[in-house]
Amino acid sequence: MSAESQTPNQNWTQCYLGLGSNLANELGTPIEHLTRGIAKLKANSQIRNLVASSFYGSIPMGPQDQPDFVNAVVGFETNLTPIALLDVCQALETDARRERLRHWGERSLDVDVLLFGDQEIHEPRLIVPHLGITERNFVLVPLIEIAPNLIINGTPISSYPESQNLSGIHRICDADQRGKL
Ligand code: ROI
Repeated sequence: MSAESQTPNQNWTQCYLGLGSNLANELGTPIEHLTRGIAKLKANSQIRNLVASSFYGSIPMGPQDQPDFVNAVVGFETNLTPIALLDVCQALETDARRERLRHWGERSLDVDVLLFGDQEIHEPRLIVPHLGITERNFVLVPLIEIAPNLIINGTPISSYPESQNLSGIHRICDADQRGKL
């Protein structure tokens, strides 16, 4: 038996990340930023069984004089700690040459830790479940697609109205067709 298959299951925690982009740069379009970020997560040896949602176009929450976003979520198991996973997310943003232009403004890549098992985390760098997760349809609609039985803050995802609210968002493509765009 390989060392990997002997790893006790409790060392691996099911997590969900939200990804968003609405700014092209020299490295690519929003769809390419998300695709590349997901590929790097898949390639991380401390991440396994990654599932990605469809990509969705969504009108911006915040200033309206910015391009529509492309949003997706991914779910996977990880043996990283929550803060180490946050570091991985922030490295993906840096890799996409993210610049802080303005509050709630356009960005080449945003990667948020939405859920980390059933843990509640209140640290200066990281609050989990992510604040606002239950009020954002551009998070809950892709999330219910890959995790229809998820419990968030003690409540089934399907009970949150925003998980059923398709206003302002549309599915661009499913996970398999992304590479062909
Ligand atoms: N709006 C949409 N539609 N999608 C996002 O991912 C997103 N991310 C943000 C703000 C600027 C709040 N608005 C967003 O951080």
